[in-house]
Amino acid sequence: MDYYQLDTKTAADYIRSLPEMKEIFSDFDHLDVKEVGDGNLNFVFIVSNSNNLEETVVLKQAVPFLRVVGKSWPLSRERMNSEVNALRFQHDLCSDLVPAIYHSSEDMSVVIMQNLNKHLILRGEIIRGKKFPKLAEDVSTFLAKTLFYSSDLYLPADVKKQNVAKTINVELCKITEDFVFTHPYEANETNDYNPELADSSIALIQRDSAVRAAVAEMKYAFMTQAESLLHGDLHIGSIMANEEETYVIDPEFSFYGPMGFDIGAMVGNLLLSYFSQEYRQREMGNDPAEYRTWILETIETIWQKFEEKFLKLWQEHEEKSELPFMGADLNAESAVAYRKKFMEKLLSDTIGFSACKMMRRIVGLAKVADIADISDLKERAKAEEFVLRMGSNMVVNRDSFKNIQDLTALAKEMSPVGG
Ligand code: SR1
Ligand code: MG
Repeated sequence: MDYYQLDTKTAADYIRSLPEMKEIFSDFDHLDVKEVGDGNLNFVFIVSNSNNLEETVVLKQAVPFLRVVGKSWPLSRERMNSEVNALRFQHDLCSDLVPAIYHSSEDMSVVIMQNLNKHLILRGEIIRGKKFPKLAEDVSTFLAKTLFYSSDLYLPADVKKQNVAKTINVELCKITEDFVFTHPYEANETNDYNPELADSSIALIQRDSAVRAAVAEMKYAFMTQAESLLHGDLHIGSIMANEEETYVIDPEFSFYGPMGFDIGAMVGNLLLSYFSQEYRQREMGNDPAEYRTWILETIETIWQKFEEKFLKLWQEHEEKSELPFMGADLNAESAVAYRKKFMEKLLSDTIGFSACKMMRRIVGLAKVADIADISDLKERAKAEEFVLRMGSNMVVNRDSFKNIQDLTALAKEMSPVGG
């Protein structure tokens, strides 16, 4: 089939043409189609049977350009292959945390999947100050399983290397290399920031050689450390949730990269929310301390549960394996020593990547609504300055955080939960 860009009419016709859609829709005569995509890259349609709203799917299509900019920024549709591959891998491991795929087409750069119509995008809900009791449990499970089962700690070396080759995602990695690790730290024309943000705050990330060097180290790690099949863009807009369930969506940036990049994306986005909520909670008439404390506790729990689950998967695998990664453990202490070192390095990477993901959202092109939608620009600048101070400190000193509480303590020191 030749590619064409779907619209609300042709999306319904496309659904009708697929035999597998008969499993979902009892009839095709009352299909209602809405375009709901609000991301930077793709088009997303919700297709429902208006006679039975339980019969519903999400259809996502990649277009040959960056949606947020338009046709002047060409971007190949191959990103949909990365997304479909990652969704299948993640769903196989975490079927209750990743939507089910009903159909995919490489020709049309389309995926049709489970409509999460009882869930909302986490970022919007966090902005509104809603708490999610299962978030840390679910996100830590997703991270532990996807990062462990795609790594050299689990896969035979030849299989892992073939996976690295198969999942290469040059164009979307380049977006991350530019917009997370390069442009925000130079005087780049794509940068965009609050006019109330002081030059001295921007200089913290653009003119401090320790920060520039540390960010360059993180960029190099991102480009060279092919550890696991990452989600690649695991911010809180890539999660849909309600109080009982959590789903991870949108892995089009997936590729083999450093584990800490995915964990850091979650931690960094929650810290961005933490700094925004001092103002947002006051605006809602609440004492900010309670919600901000919940955010920091969630960060701590995600890391602690991730570490516990990842180490358990690793240890159980090695107990069964005839070929442990480091070879036989002759004094019965070497494996423990290696795991400890591994987790220390991973915490450092997590904090370094988290910092880059935070700083880019203040100075770079793509923002987060938590902060960018604060309409009082002076209040917005206060939150932004906290982010730049925290981020620059984190990336430079990432090796000195001994545990996750050291990180949340720094956030509290910068901007105390009591206001
Ligand atoms: C230019 S695209 C900007 C951002 O959108 C995606 O969500 C990724 O975070 C990317 O960096
Ligand atoms: Mg996305």
